[in-house]
Amino acid sequence: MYEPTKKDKFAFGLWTVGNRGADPFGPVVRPRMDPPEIVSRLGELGVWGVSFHDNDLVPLGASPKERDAIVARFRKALAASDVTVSMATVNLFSHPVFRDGAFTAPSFDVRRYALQKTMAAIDLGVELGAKIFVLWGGREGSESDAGKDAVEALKRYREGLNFLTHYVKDKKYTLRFALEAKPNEPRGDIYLSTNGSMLGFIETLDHPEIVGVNPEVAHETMAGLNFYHVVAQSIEAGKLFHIDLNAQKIGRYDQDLRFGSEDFKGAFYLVKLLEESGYAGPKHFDAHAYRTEDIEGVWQFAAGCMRTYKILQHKAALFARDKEIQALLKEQKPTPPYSRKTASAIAATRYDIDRLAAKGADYERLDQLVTDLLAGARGQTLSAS
Ligand code: GLT
Ligand code: MN
Ligand code: MN
Repeated sequence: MYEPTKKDKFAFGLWTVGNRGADPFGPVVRPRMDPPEIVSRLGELGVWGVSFHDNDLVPLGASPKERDAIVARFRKALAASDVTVSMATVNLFSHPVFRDGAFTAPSFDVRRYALQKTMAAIDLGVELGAKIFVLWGGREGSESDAGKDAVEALKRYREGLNFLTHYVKDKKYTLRFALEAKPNEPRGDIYLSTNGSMLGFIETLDHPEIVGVNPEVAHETMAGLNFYHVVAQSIEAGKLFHIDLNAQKIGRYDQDLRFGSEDFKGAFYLVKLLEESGYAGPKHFDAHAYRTEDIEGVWQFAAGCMRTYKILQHKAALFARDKEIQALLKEQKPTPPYSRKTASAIAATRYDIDRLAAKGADYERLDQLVTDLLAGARGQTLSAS
């Protein structure tokens, strides 16, 4: 019942299950896995898609011949396992050349190199069938604002993104971009630090119609925000092109934990929202196994992300059919559109505000019913209510 199917569109990045457990205080603890090997294990688990940074697949500095051989092997593995490339992205953060940013770097040459690397990564992604290209500006930020004018940095950020959307249009690719925000780490502060900032920025671009967002649970939670609200705004704006699912304790470094392993209720409202909104994009897990785990633990982690999603999907269906819960939900009439007549009618009405204020919302009862539902203390089959 909780088995993943291709229809679920679950996806993992090569760097997620391929994460080797290094952290700032200690080295890698797990062996490297080859991308074709990862694809084959993902296929066995029922995963639909795989994503990658350019250099997760093709090492930096590979010759064109080596690149093509790697791509051919990878393509074979995808076909053999019936796994799709769900998204591609570019690594603009590992090499020291990007230590003061890529598109916002003060150096003209670094910015041009970032464009060169991104255009090649776009070509690679498109060649392998990607329809979404994520841009996460991990190094676009500062520790000290003495050195860089943030207004100028944003202008350069826009110039870079505009250049890339023009490139995609010129090449006649049907690729769309998804911008991913994060408040800090690896920079002290990252520009466009939240998904909301990204949504505002997108509207200032030359081609906003092909640019959306890729919000991540961990990143918005680091900023102390309600991820369900973040995703709701993205959906309402027609901008949820992609999503990075994981879990995070508030006030910590970017933990990228197994989906649903923290804030279970938050994860429930998120799944319910994704399912009921008709979101049709990839459900991408950008998370990794604990450093305590060996390779077997990694596959337990991956299966766990999907299993929890499926459990919560089932809980959302139970919520929709639960008579007691549904009876507590209030009808929400839309606010009338403005007309002089409606304005005068509203202005002339006497509202009994004491009566309106006196009535409680019943949210305590509702929230407890949801708690019971999630804890398994309430109707666990779809026919029960
Ligand atoms: C990096 C980051 C993620 C981004 C990836 C895409 S790379 O692991 O922490 O949140 O989604 O560049
Ligand atoms: Mn991410
Ligand atoms: Mn993260």
